[in-house]
Amino acid sequence: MGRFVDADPYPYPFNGELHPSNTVLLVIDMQTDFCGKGGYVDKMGYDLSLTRSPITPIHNVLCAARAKGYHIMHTREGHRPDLADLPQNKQWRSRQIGAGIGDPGPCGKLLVRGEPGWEIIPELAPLPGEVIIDKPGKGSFYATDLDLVLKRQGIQNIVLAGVTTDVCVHTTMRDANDRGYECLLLSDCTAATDYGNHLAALKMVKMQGGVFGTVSDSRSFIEAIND
Ligand code: C5J
Repeated sequence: MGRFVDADPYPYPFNGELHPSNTVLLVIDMQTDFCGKGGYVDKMGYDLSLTRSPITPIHNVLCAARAKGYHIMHTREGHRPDLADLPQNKQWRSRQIGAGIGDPGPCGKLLVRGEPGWEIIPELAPLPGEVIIDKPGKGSFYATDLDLVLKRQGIQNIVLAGVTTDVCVHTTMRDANDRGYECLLLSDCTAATDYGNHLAALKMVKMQGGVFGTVSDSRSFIEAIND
């Protein structure tokens, strides 16, 4: 008999092969720039209480997954200090909305590697030995070595958490699904800058019998791995 997480539209993973050795908890972009005062999302004027809402559920899932020996990985979105990897249209678009990537802000240059705002928030700080993937884009596979690292570790299952549901989390989940990884999104461990978009993004995953994977929550995931 396999191990499954109670999830919608199907119990996760499809084959019941849920083990610490083949499963990673991937925490996406829980940086000050996305959920802290003075960061990129704050500069754009969005409600920080939305992107901060997953902090406690992610903390709970991290503790449970670490205790059971599951793989843990984190991502950070950010650009080189000289902005050589910042597409011109991304810079232009961010300046239009008053949060120019690479421009100075209260937490240093927005979305720039090495700046205070780019750091993962202290509540969810990676532990020594946990892989951190630095990415210049929305997806965690684009222009990174994530796929190489996952393959080297024999990982088949990706449990997704972090922000934002409709942008970096969705882009990563779609790409992971295309690559054959079995994906689970924890609904209370993710959030968007717009609550309607968060709900729509969850709904999109579940179409066609789980076109990008399946959706559960922190409580069900913790229950399943402690069972
Ligand atoms: C965005 C992200 N929204 N981490 N990045 O630009 O979702």
